[in-house]
Amino acid sequence: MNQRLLGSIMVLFVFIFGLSGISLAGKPAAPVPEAAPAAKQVAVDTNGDGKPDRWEYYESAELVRIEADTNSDGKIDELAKVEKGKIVSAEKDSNYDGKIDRWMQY
Ligand SMILES: [Ca+2]
Ligand SMILES: [Ca+2]
Repeated sequence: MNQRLLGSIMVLFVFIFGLSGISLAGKPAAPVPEAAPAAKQVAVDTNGDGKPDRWEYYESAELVRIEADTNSDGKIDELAKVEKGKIVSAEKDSNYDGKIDRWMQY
């Protein structure tokens, strides 16, 4: 038996052994389906008047967005985008006319 043939047999043996190993192990367990990361909204009453004036939006338990009503007129006048725990940009309606008039990048 020459070396080359021996090598081929060894490869074949390992191949068959490998296959039987797979069949013995059965099908790999199906990955547990993760629940779709539901966006979550949290309303916060920052001034204690009983009405929420700040809304925090979470995706996969990570804060991604903050909206705030800073003059308690029921309209959002501040928006902030959050990435990795840091505010990256913000928009503000500083004269409360319902139009964003200030943009900030951080
Ligand atoms: Ca409030
Ligand atoms: Ca407002």
